[in-house]
Amino acid sequence: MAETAPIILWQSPPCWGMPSTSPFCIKVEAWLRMAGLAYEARVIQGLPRSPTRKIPYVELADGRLIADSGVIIETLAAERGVDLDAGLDPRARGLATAITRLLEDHLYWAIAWDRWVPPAHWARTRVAYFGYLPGPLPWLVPPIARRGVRKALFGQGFGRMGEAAIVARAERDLAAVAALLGDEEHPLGRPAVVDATLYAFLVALLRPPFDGPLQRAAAAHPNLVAYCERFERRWLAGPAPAAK
Ligand SMILES: N[C@@H](CCC(=O)N[C@@H](CS)C(=O)NCC(=O)O)C(=O)O
Repeated sequence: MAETAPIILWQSPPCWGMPSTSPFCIKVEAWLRMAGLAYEARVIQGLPRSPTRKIPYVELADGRLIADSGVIIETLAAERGVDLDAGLDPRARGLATAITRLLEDHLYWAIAWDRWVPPAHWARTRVAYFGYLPGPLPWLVPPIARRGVRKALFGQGFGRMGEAAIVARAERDLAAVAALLGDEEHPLGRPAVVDATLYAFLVALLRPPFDGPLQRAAAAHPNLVAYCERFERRWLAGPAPAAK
């Protein structure tokens, strides 16, 4: 039956101990684990086949390709009957939306800048992202890809700012989520979709082998570091439910 058929999660390759270079892919996989749904993670070869031409996207047994982490989660939650946000009141839903936008539409760009722009970080990103490609591709692809990311950063705005301004903004984002989490185990006081998002973006910032101001800013909040460790212990430690 379509409702129980396995889900194929198409994503970018694993990197630095994370299942994907992309926090949006990590988010969907984290949610699948929280939801207890069987899935198969596959690495895209070439350009994404999704309608948005972005990753992540899922491929369902009936051939549908669904893009956008939020849409993927909403669609699967409805079709598989696993709504982690069921019962949340409007205030909690509003808070979840605000946290999600902060992480995905603001902190995300600081993470991208951190990986692609500072020369010492780029030297590592370049190898981690492209080093496995065959032939001359590890030399040809990175400058083109980097130009694309710089262009996107310029359009978004961070590409027009200096390092200090970007770091200050990211520090403020991290202080905000740290304050909202406080001593709670979850930002909404119970497991919810926003947990998958918060975990994904924190780990995407903490896990790269950089000792930069953004890693230090995240590590300066022990509750955020503990949150990631707790999430991994609770939701990611065992094997993923197998697709039958
Ligand atoms: N809103 C999308 C964002 C996904 C996204 O930005 N993915 C990036 C990788 S982190 C991507 O595919 N970028 C390729 C491009 O922009 O062409 C989601 O939630 O899935």
